[in-house]
Amino acid sequence: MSDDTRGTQGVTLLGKLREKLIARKTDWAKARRRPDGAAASVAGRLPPGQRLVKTWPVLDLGITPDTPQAAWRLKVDGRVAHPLEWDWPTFLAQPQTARVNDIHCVTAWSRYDNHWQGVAARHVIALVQPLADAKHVVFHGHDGYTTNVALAYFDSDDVLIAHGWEGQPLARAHGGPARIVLPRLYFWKSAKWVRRIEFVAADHPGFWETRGYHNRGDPWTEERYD
Ligand SMILES: Nc1nc2c(c(=O)[nH]1)N[C@H]1C(S)=C(S)[C@@H](COP(=O)(O)O)O[C@H]1N2
Ligand SMILES: [Mo]
Repeated sequence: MSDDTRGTQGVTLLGKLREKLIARKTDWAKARRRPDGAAASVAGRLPPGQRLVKTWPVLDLGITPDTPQAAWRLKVDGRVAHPLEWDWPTFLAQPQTARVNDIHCVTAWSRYDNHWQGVAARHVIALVQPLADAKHVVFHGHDGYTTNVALAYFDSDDVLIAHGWEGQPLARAHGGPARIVLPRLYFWKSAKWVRRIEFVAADHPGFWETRGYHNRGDPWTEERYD
């Protein structure tokens, strides 16, 4: 959403479009449909029902938060011994890591070999030290989006808080300044514009999980809609 569409009418129109989009995705989820054109099953690197794309589609709620690095903060809290809050320089002062992985979106596209730069989830976990009763993690985005994963999925070597993609700063449309990248689950679990990582004892289904998407979202067993 650009600034010049934020007039009263613009907000109403965009709000309606957004509601329509969400309603459509929710209906689709309820009908448990596999997206049109998706193959029934593909062996190997491509999970069942997925097709490979070369481009990188943008998918979100239609709000693109603008968080300048100077205003950026990441809070990690909840059921942890040492909650933390980083500003941008502190985030960049953490050990930096690179990962290469595949994206699998529930809308049936997959994209191979994405090169990410950022901070490993396991570095964050080592710092905050989850309490014994922390079993789930909720990611919160600046757009109000939330999504939940079992702690075991976040506590994985391939998960990171990414600020770079293919050697460039992560584009705002794709969640810049920083997003979660959690490649073992469908990409809706990888929160864009992440502002808070909350450790919780009881599971707390997020935006799509309360609108018919599967609570876990494993692409290999096609946990699309519940
Ligand atoms: N904050 C936030 N994160 C989000 C979303 C969103 O709407 N808001 N959409 C999710 C969905 S449904 C998908 S498929 C991916 C899309 O990421 P991309 O736009 O970088 O491809 O982001 C996920 N993370
Ligand atoms: Mo998605």
